[in-house]
Amino acid sequence: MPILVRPTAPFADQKPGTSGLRKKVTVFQQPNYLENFVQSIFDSLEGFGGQTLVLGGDGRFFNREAVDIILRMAAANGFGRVLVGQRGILSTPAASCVIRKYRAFGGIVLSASHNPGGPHEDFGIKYNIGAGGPAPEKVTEAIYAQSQAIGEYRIFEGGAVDIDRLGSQRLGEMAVEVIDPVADYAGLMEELFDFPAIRALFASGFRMRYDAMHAVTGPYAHAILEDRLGAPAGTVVNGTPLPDFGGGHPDPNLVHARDLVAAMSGADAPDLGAASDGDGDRNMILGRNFYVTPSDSLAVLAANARLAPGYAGGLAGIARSMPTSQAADRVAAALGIRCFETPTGWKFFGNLMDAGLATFCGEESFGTGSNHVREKDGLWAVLLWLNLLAARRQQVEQIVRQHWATYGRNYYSRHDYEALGTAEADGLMADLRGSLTELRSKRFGEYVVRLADDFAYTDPVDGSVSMKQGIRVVFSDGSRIVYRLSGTGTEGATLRVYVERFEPDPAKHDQDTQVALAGLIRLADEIAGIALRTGRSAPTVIT
Ligand code: G16
Repeated sequence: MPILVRPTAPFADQKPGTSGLRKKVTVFQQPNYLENFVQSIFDSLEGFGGQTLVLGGDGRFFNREAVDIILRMAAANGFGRVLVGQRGILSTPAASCVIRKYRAFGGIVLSASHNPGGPHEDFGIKYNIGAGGPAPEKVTEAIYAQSQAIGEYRIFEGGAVDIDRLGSQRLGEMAVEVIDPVADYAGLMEELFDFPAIRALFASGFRMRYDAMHAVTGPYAHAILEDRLGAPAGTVVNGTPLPDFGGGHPDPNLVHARDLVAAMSGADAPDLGAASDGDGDRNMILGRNFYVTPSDSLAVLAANARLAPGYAGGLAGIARSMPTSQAADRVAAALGIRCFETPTGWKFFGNLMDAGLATFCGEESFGTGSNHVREKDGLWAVLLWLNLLAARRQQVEQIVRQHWATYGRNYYSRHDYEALGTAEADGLMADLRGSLTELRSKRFGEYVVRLADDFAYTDPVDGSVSMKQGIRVVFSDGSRIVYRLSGTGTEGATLRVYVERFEPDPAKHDQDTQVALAGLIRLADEIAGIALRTGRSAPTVIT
């Protein structure tokens, strides 16, 4: 068969970040750029000859071209079969579901997640392992090492696949199955949740607004919420995936999902508002005039998990990323189960789930999920909320307030300083690191530092160690400030500052979050010298 071996040379900038390789589309469009990275993935793997690869993406600009190249490279490298989502579409959680269901060797997911799309915006690619989750660090490091030594790549040049047509085709000796991107995932959701109860909830007049932000979850949300669960047509808005997400920023937070936030305010707002991101793994949950932080969402879902049939037996454990608030820890303690604290990045949850140590996982970055797949899962979180609303028949706000009354409230906020100079941001972090010893036991007014360190994680399953995962300053009352640099941006550097304070007294649960945290926010600036060093008087995004 016509397999070409083409000479190439390394690109220095192919080191994967928090979740795969993310760059501007124009970077990916350079001759050999995508090919090099894909060949590096294949070269870092062993034993995939004749095996199945899953392939799909969030439909952003360059998705189709990339799918075509990867199909031809998979054929030339000896995969036996590729399962590709129709039109090249698979949400990240659906890709994970398909990898697991069909026992694929692994999968390639094309997405830059919540980053904007379009000819001058972002594209991304990541490899998922056979368990369905993002490749662990040792794999991404091996891919990077390959990318720095690459001299040639293999590509099949004899025919093409019509990815719009469902069913079996061939590319040389490799089978290609174009699959319905929604069916397997929707089937899994139906196994986990009480669909009849949710149907009854919608039938009772419950109203919801689901904003798919012109990203990948549109078809999934239409099929599950409207077709299977009977939500009225129009519940799902912006449900057609577009290559540039309609010019928007498909990031479900208070800033970028402002239309949804506006629709959820007022006395006549729907009962539940939800949004998801570019590739469908993030979610935001809103009640009427009420925002649920991702950290609180994880805690509430964990506390109510038994209401869903898929979790009626209870949870084995909970895991959260280090910067995520400690609200979930309180639920775990009450349930008598373990709570794990991992570095930022869903890949760190995989081992815990595989080993049966954690059932629910969550991150402050609008990610929640369970061991049903090995990715965070936006629609899953929405369906679990629907399940618990159907069982409890209360408003979102009531449920969260009762949760705080039971467990106490972890006031929590993240302040992002975007598009800083890389040297400036690195310098700030280096100086913070240098000041850790001096910070220990220091007093700032009412706050006495109890711990100041650079978070390091030893995986309890395989013993692997990840260093420098964020600077923590913990005070004697349990309040925390965490500093880290984002690993998902494509321009300059983003400093993230996470601030948290625990309030046990229900009489004090009504404060505005930024007011409740004002003292710590000032301290965060004082300790790191943010305004002084960056000239920024305020963060770019507050969540
Ligand atoms: C990715 C990872 C998440 C991580 C998030 C934020 O999310 O999958 O696990 O929490 O990035 O990372 P950072 O703070 O480094 O920007 P996504 O939705 O972009 O894939």
